[in-house]
Amino acid sequence: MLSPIKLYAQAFQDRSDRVRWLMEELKVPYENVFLKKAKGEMHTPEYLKLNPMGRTPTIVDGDIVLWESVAICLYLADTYGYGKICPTMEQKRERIEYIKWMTWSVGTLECVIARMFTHVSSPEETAVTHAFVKEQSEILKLALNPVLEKQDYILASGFSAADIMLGAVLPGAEEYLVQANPPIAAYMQRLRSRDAAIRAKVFE
Ligand SMILES: N[C@@H](CCC(=O)N[C@@H](CS)C(=O)NCC(=O)O)C(=O)O
Repeated sequence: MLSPIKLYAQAFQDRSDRVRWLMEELKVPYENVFLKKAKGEMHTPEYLKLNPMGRTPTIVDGDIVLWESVAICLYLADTYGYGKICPTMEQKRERIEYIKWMTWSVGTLECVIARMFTHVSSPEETAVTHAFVKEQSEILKLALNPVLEKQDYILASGFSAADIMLGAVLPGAEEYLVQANPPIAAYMQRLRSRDAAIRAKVFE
C-alpha cells in the first residue's frame, strides 16, 4: 500500500493551501504535518534536511522531497493527474498555456499580492502598499479578464491545477482584483464552491 504523502505546513491557509487543495482534487492519500514556528519546529535539523530555508510547504512522497508550492503542484499534477488535471505534452497549446498560468500565478500575481502581507510599520506605508496593489491590479486584470470573460476556467479545456494556483492566490487582492472585476468574481465563486477546496479549508 502507498504511504500517504506528507505535507509540511504551518496552517491550512498558508502556501500549503494550493498543495492540499490539489491533493483533495486528485484524491491522493496525504497527511498534514503542522509545524509550530514559535516552538522552533521550522528550524530543527530534521526539517532543515527537507527544506534548507526552514519554510513551508514541503512534501515528502516516498523518496521524493520537494519544496516550492508551484513546483510541488506541477509534480503532483503530472504524477497523479496527467491528462486529467493538467494537459499532456501532446496537447501542446494547452500545455503551454497551463505552464504560463501556473508560473504567472506565483511569478507575477503573487509577487504583487505578497506586498499586502508584508509587515508595514505606519499608516502611510499601508496606504502606499494599497495604492501599489490597486494600480498593479489594473494591469493584472488585462491578462485575466479577456480569458475569464469567454470561459469558466483559465484553460479552454476546463478545470486544471492552474485554476488551483490562481484561486489560492487571487483572494489576497480581494478588494482590488476580485470584487472590482465581475469575470474574476464569478470565477472565484466557481472555485470557492468546489468540494475539494472546501475539504482543504482553502477559503476559511
Ligand atoms: N515561494 C515559496 C514561498 C515559501 C514561503 O515563504 N512560505 C512561508 C509560509 S506561506 C514561510 O515558510 N515563511 C517563513 C516563516 O514563516 O518563517 C512557495 O510558494 O512555496
